[in-house]
Amino acid sequence: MSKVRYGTNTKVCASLLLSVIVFSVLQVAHAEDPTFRSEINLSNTAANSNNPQTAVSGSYAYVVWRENNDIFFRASSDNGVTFDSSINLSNNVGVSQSPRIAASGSDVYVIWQDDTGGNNDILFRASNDNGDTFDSTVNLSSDGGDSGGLLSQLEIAAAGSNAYVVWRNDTSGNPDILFTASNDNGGSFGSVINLSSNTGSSNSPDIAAAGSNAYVAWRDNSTGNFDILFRQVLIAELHLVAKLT
Ligand SMILES: [Ca+2]
Ligand SMILES: [Ca+2]
Ligand SMILES: [Ca+2]
Ligand SMILES: [Ca+2]
Repeated sequence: MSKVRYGTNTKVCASLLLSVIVFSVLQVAHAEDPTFRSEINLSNTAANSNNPQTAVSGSYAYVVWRENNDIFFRASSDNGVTFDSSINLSNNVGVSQSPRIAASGSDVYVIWQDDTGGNNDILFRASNDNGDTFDSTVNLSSDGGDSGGLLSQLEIAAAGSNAYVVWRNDTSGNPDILFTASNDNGGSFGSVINLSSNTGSSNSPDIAAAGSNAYVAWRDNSTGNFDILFRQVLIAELHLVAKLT
């Protein structure tokens, strides 16, 4: 057995290397230390405020929540330091719940589940001026089915001038994933498309979008057990299938 001997130069090099590593780790840790501003109460009312959701675009930050049976919205134009007054986006007699929000450029989109029409529907409102004002409410799921359902399964995504919405719906007799999209900043929507036209239980949809693509995944037991099914939505296909105006 030969004994390994380290020279002075080797030891000095090893010490220097160790110092560099320790210094680098400390620098990284320091760089990643977050800074938090003081909390802000966005819903300083006597009523219970629930289900907050957030979105961001540039220096704008947006928050929506449910309070009593309506959907409230507030916007910040200075990176969340201060917020404009709250806006009641639903302001109707029915139960408005489970808001979702997405933003792209100066566009802000909010959807929620609402039973004002006699059954659960998916309602939508768009702002094209960073949340200062909102267009009229649009019912995206105007059918007799339970849209969203007991667990409020609805999601929205935005990219460029496109807005994409998915939700669980039982109009076909079993739970399916319905989809609709706007390519004009929420001004109009194409046909509602059933992405999961099968006899299984299709539920829990989620959606993400980037560029001209959107991606939808959901839970589906049409194969005999629950699987995760996925569909890509191409904007070219969207024009063709959804007959967008
Ligand atoms: Ca409150
Ligand atoms: Ca309401
Ligand atoms: Ca409905
Ligand atoms: Ca199904």
